[in-house]
Order: sequence, then structure tokens, then C-alpha cells
Amino acid sequence: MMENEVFLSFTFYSTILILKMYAVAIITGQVRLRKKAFANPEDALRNGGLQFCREDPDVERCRRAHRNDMENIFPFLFLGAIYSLLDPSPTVARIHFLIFCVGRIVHTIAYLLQLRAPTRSVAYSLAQLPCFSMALQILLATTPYWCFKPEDPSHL
Ligand SMILES: N[C@@H](CCC(=O)N[C@@H](CS)C(=O)NCC(=O)O)C(=O)O
Repeated sequence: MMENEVFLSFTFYSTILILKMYAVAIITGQVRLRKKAFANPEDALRNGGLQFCREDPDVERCRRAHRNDMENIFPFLFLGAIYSLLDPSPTVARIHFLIFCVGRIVHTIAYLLQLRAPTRSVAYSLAQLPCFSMALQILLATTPYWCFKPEDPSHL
């Protein structure tokens, strides 16, 4: 693995994004405590009473940011890993990973700080571009193997 520059780069940016997701989870917990809005009765009872087992708009915003991360970062972990196996140019691969990483960080900041629209949507769309590119390249690389019979060497 240490000799595969592309995979190292993918691992680096993926880990940054996983840490970012942990940060959103920690922030969600802090907002719950600050706004006294708990998801479970046992947590509410420990923090003032059952009336604090309730929803809060700020907590819900954190949860939406986290859910959107799961909708996008989890597929990236698959696409990026497979794409790394296709032996792409290290520079081009790094640009893919960097754009996704920056896009997702800006998406989270825009979501949590309620930045003016369309900041969040632009960040989301920017991060989607390398994912579509990687998905397309994976399809192009794998299609010959299931479109043609193994004994037919003409496509090689
Ligand atoms: N599940 C998403 C699909 C589309 C999406 O991810 N949109 C981006 C850019 S507008 C977003 O930040 N959606 C807000 C969200 O998922 O909470 C949704 O319901 O909006």
C-alpha cells in the first residue's frame, strides 16, 4: 500500500473526511446539551426532565448535515478505493480527491453556519463532479469484462 501513491492520497483525504464526520457528531451532542433537546428519555431525565426529550431546529440541522455526509462520503469511499486500483495518474487522482474533500468541508460549514444560498448547493455540486468522473472511469474500465466473453480476446 505504501508504494501506491494514489491509494495513499485516497486514504489521506478519506480519513480527513471521516474525522470531519466525527466532528459533526460531536457538535450535534454539544448542541443537544446547549439547547436541552435530547433524543432519548433517559438522557432527558439526566438533564432536567422528560420535557427535554424533544426536537430542536439546530439539532435537526446538524443531523441533516450528518445524513448528507453519509449519502455522499460513503459512496466516495467505495468509488475512490476502486478508482485507485485503476492506476490513474497520481496528479489527476489527487485533484479528484482534493475537490471532493474541499467540497464536503465547505458543504458542512455552509450547513452548520447557515451560509447564504446557494453556497451549500454549490459545494455539494462541486463535490459530486469527481464522484461522477470516478464512477464513469470505473464503468469504462470494467465494461469490457462483462460485455465480452472471457474467451473473446478481440477487446483486449
Ligand atoms: N437527500 C438530499 C439529496 C440532494 C442533496 O444532497 N442536496 C444537497 C444540496 S441542495 C443538500 O445539501 N441537501 C440538504 C440535505 O440533504 O439535508 C436532499 O434531500 O436534499
